[in-house]
Amino acid sequence: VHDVLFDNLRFYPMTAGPEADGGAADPAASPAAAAGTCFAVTDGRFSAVGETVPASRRVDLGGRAVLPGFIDCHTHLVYAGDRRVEHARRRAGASYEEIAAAGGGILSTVRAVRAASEDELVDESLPRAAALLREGVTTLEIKSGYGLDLESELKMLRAARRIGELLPLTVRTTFLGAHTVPAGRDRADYLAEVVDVMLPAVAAEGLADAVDIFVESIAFGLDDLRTLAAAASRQGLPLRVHAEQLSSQGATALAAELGALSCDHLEYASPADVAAMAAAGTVAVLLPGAYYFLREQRPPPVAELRSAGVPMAVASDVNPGSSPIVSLLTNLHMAGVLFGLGPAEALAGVTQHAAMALGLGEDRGRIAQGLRADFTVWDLDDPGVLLYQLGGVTPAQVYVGGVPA
Ligand code: DI6
Ligand code: FE
Repeated sequence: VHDVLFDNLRFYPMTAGPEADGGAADPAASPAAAAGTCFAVTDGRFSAVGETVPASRRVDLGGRAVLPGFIDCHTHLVYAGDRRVEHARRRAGASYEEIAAAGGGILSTVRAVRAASEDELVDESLPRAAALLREGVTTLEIKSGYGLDLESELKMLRAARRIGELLPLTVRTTFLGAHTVPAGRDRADYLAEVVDVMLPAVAAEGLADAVDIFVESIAFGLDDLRTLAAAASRQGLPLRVHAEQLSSQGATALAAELGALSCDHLEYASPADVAAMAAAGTVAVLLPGAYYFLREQRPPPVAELRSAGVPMAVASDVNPGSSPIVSLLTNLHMAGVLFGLGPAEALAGVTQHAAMALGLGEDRGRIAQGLRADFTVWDLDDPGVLLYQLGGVTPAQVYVGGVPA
């Protein structure tokens, strides 16, 4: 006997991929509803999908639409302070790179994070996570990378883990010690510390689920990526890479060859980068919030990614410098308007493909037998509306592990 039968609903399993249409999904399509009108949950997982089964309890969802819980697979949500002044300077003409080169940018948030206690980081960051949960985000990735010394990186990761204990959502953490080079440090010397000291300590405390690096003219290079990838692999941690955000570096192709789970940003990705991702099965994580907020002019090569069959995820990149946009629904909308993703594609980007970017594709992100029963309930005829209307639509209910959040 199953625990709960959820009945009288329309559900969107998000199980179809580009492969279902021979590699060329119709960009205009909305997600397809399943034929059945119910599913059952037992011990927090979908235990029957689409068929009426005996259960201890029945919940009538009033004919509403059900989607898998959203997964925000790329955020820097734990931080202190803000960068309003820098933003105003950029509006007056300074570039993101110029501000970084002058000791602002990421380094100004590093100063604020180093000065904050773990409790203060949690206090400042928790409302951001709570806002995402209200939009239906049930799995949230959070990166470190504003500490850039051992104690401050550990503090950020502990704060991130605590958010996952304080809210009914799953937090997955990523060690981004290689976000940029701290003030006054030599790049190679700092990267050696990341690899030899910080990463082993982070791994020993079980504080990271993945490792990330920002490959860019203002941060790290291809050799650093190789070194970090080897170190991550020694710790048994998957690799993710900030690649081709502001310029073309070839980081995407290299990361794909090195077995990265995902390459993120990709505005400047080349055809060779796309081919390498397709060959390796790397997920492309698109971050339209950063593109919008920095007023970038070159969108990622979505048509090429689509026709190569590269799974595309969409995430918020929440951070104080390039995406102070605490809304996955807004990013979903921007993925449509600014990047040309269709409704089914963009919604797959915050569900099944986002799960793949976290290495959780067999655990969540779809409504299918055996997967975690994280789902959201909406008063919508067609979830594709979320690519059309911006604002004013939030889930009627959010369930985590089959229980109301
Ligand atoms: N790319 C980004 O857009 C964020 N990090 C990164 O590597 C920005 C981080 C910041 O400006 O604070
Ligand atoms: Fe980022």
